[in-house]
Amino acid sequence: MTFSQDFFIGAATAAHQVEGNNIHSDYWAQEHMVHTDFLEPSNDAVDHYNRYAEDIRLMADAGLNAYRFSIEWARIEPEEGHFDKSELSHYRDVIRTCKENGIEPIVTLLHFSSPKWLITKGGWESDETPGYFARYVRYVMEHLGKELHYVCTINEANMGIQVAAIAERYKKQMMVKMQSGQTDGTVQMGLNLEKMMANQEAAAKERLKIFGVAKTEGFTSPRTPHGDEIVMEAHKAARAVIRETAPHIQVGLTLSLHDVQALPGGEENAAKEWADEFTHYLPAIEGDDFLGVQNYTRTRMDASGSLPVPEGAELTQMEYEFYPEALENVIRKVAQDFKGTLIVTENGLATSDDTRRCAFIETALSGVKACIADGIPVKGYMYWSLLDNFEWQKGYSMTFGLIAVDRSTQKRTPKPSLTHLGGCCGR
Ligand code: GCO
Repeated sequence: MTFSQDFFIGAATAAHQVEGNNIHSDYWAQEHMVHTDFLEPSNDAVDHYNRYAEDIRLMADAGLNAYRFSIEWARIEPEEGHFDKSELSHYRDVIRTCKENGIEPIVTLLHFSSPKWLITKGGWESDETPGYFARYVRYVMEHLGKELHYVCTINEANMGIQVAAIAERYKKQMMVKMQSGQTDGTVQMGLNLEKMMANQEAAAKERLKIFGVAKTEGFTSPRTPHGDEIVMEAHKAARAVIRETAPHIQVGLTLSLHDVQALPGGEENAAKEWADEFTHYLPAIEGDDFLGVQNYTRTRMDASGSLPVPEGAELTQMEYEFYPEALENVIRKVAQDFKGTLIVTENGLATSDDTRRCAFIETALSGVKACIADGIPVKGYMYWSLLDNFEWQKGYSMTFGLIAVDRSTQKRTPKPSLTHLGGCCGR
């Protein structure tokens, strides 16, 4: 199955997950805490910072024509107000390497990691943050804007609210377990409540030492409604700067979107879930040129709330249901309310069986093709991810990549799915 020549078929990464040694970021500091929540630190990651030219060539050789990657704020502005020109030239070279290989660079300006100093200043719950973000965006756009056509200001702007909702659900479940007399502090989610509580206190003391604040408000911390507004203000401030400094650029943000399906009795819960993760953001994105759609699976809801995956369903390494049909469903729902261009900025799965990755891509892309045939303006599909990489708190245990990496040598081994995806690119 192929698409028209001007349709982007590519892959996505995020700086912190692939580059390595993001030492001025909040994530790096948290990964190296004694009381860390991370399985392992990112350290060298997959050395994309030094090997990006090889990785871009592998994409081009396979037939891909676009690459979504992020510019790391903590590298560009490691200290508040100090901008590092050598990092700017690094990203200029990544962009130029893309174009020399016939690959359209699609740049994300914030992909979960923030400069450590921002967190010390209150992070994503501080009213100052949109101003700091706009200043960073201005610096990048003034130097690199003329080289770019597509910019995502913020990756998964709704993630903080989603994390807050999950945290709330877990807390309630733990309280129920505790009240039901389970005094050993261990609950069904495999968490040891007492250890976690003890860890929380010790971790707060450690954060105070490292960040100067006991409660760090990183981009993926549970977000308050005010913090959610701050994220939207940051997006709008960044969009205004891009419109002023590089008006030729198509600008948008990306959202983490589930294919929310209502079972009988779950209609109200499903409508609320969709409103919280999507409709709520429409006022902030109505001035955008495109919306980045990021989808991995479906969520089924009944009157009690979200349901576990169906009994016997095929699961991915992330324990998501293998359900590539979700992408078409999400695109169609989004298109009912957002009339601009859509770019699938993330879709994929973590699996050790690459034949399942090919099958997933085939089904997801046939859904995208059906949406386009019905007149929905989808501009591209970025598979997550180009490389097996650092999956945040789960470390390197999840393999999403089209390219495997032996991290003891950093040797790349393209999987059959890389050329399978490239083969879908229009000629
Ligand atoms: C996200 C992030 C990526 C993840 C990917 C797989 O959506 O959480 O954009 O950084 O690695 O989604 O979970």
